[in-house]
Amino acid sequence: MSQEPLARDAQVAAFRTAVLEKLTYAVGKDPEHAFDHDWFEAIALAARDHMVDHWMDHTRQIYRKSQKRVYYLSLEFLIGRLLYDSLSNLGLLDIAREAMTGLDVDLERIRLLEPDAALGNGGLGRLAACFMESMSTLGIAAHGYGIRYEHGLFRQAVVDGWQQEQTENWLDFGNPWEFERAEVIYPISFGGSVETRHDESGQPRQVWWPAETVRAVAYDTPVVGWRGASVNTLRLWRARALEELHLERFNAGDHLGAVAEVARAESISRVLYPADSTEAGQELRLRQEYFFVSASLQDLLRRHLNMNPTLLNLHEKAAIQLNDTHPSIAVAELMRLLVDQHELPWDTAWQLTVDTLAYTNHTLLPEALETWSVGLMERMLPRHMQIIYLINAFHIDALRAKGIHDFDVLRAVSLIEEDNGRRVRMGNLAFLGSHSVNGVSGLHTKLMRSTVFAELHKLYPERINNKTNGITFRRWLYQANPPLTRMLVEALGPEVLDDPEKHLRRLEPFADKPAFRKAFAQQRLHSKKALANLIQERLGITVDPEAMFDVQVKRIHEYKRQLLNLLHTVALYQAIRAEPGTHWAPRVKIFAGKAAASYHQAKLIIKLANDIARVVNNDPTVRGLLKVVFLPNYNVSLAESIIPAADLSEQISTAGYEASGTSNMKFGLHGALTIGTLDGANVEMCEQVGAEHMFIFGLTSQQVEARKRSGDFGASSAIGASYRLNDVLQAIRGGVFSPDDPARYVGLIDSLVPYDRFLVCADFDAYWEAQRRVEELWHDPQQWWRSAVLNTARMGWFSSDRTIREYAGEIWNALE
Ligand code: 26V
Repeated sequence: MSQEPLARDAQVAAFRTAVLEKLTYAVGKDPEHAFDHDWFEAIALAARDHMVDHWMDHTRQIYRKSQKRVYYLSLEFLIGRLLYDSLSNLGLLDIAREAMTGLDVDLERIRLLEPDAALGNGGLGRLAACFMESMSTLGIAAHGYGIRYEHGLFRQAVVDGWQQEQTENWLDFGNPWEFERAEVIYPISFGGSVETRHDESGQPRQVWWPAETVRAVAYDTPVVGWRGASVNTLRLWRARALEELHLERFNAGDHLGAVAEVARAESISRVLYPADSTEAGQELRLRQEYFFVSASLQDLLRRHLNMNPTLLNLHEKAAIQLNDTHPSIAVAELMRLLVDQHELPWDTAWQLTVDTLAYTNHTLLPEALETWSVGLMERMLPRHMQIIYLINAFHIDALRAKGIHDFDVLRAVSLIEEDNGRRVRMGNLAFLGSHSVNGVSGLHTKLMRSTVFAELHKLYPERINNKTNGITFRRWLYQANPPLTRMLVEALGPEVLDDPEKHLRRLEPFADKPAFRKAFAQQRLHSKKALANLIQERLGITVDPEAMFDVQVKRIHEYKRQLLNLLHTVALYQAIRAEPGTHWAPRVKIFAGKAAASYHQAKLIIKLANDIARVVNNDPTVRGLLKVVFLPNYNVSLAESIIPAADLSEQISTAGYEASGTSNMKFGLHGALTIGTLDGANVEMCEQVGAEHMFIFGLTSQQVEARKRSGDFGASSAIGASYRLNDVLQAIRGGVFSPDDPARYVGLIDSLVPYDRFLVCADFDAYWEAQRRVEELWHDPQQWWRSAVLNTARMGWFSSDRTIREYAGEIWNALE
């Protein structure tokens, strides 16, 4: 008998013992009386112990080697569940499953109890979570820094077709993955005034006398890489008052006043801002940004000084990546800490700041670019405002010294926007304070150079660079789709799991094997059946798993054009009704996504999806040919169920608006075919996969740009030229889908004619044609599944390991 099974049995037994111990001594329950949630906690704690061993080893190693550290500053980490992620990366998933079966506990059932850690809005937050996992996998010494929001992104309920926001309470049952570090505390100050003093040598020194100070308390979550490669730390800050209770006030009888200060302090980490496309502009948001940036910088400087006698080599030992402009106050805060607290000369501090910081831009949408009013800045962060003015003055002086006097140029590159009330441009601040400024796909980076940062780019032509996004295959393939993963391992060997970038390509020849294609289609059907069950359970809608699952899941935004997809849905509905005998490909249109609470147009689009769904799903003429489903409360866990079940992936943003997209890569990895515009990373997908295995349509970003310049978005001519589009718009406008309120969509439709900013009408016919190509291929299953397999085979480049290797090599200088 071989050793292997024995060793494995021993592991299973050991894990079972560990879980029972946790259940007894940490949870305080005996197995007879344990609820499922108690088991969840016990299993998570047992898994965490395994991480802790690796964690400490890894941390010691980094110290010993004095390895360069990467600090990833992000207001969002959209993590999702961690149980399978941790077990799977530790190689313990099967062991745990077996161990629990022995205790009559079904691990899969327990998995579903874990709430999603939804500390992010969408793509930007999920990218941060994928990056953390990849950095651990690659052995990069990384620390994620963010906020431990008590409430993550709201839960979306759909009531009578309308979105309602409900409070999210992920911490209600505690969080077994985190360690509170009650001893890791930093003071964070706000407001007050600045006084100029002179030190012994007569040098002027600025002293900030703040009006208010709160505490930042650290909570650490270990992040384990694939096969336990290394374990990094995600450190999230919680805001606490300096004093829990103002005793003097309390004793004087002012009971409310005594706790008001506590409430004000703690509100900083109370809730995630749920908008991802319009600038919040609110004081609390700026407090959040400064709070976590200051705590993180104080923490990393202290760590640096523990290891080094000086801060002068900071840039050699630390790289700080700013995830969008949200942490960009770091430029001023680092300067303040270096100059005011550590007493470095301004020029030295500036050089260190620029050499240490790097900035990633994630959107070009003008309404999402952060600016803060000078007045608010002066009130909340008076010393920082002074520093920003100084940076701006040196910057403008340097340009003048270079002979640049053009008023338009100087206005464009200034840190202060003058024409819209005086405001600080955080994008320009991040740009100037960083040695690297990157976009997240080739097209996006190109547009950064030619639009928002055009003038700054001319002055600093080396600074802007591209790092096309990626996704972690561990979560998005291995955990989300075990049957497909097993097929890949059978076909390519287990090495595919360790290096899919290299090995996945070897799947190409399998695309020509009918037996493999059949098995590929089978595993898809398996996922579709599971999703059909979920749809049945949650919505009471029956869908046929054999029908084409046509899926668009993402935040609801006009530029993402869910409306275009809905217009196609109605066009298809009308065409089927007109000719029910035609050979239609049965389809299920699946939508999911949250709208920002204040984004009325996006909420109306959700209502429209639900209105169309009700009418279509109850119309016997299209039965069996078309169903429409809006799944509420899209989140990471729901994505893990939906994506493996998709046949068609909708990536149809107006060209030039989607910085990258990352769900496009997730769908492609599972072998869904993409219908999409030449936008964001769809462009790179096209290069990798081949345009003949995608359905590309629509105006290019250049054509979009030209229309924007001309001021004519061409809706009326598009409607005039397309009876189909006209019929669709008339039906929606006339109340066919809203008989209870026939005027509901009049405004929505009428606004398109003068101002179809996202070119829904202009692209409609091209989209309809592309959808006909989809149907045609669907009717040729051999070719459909050949393309599907090739999509999976050619998606290796989109691993976030590749992305992180590029950051580490080209921005951070952190490759061993
Ligand atoms: C902006 C704001 C404005 C203030 C209120 C809170 C808030 C939160 C987020 C944002 C910026 C969102 C930018 C964003 O999520 N961009 C997405 O980033 C993905 C990762 O790079 C990329 O794949 C998506 O295309 C891009 O839209």
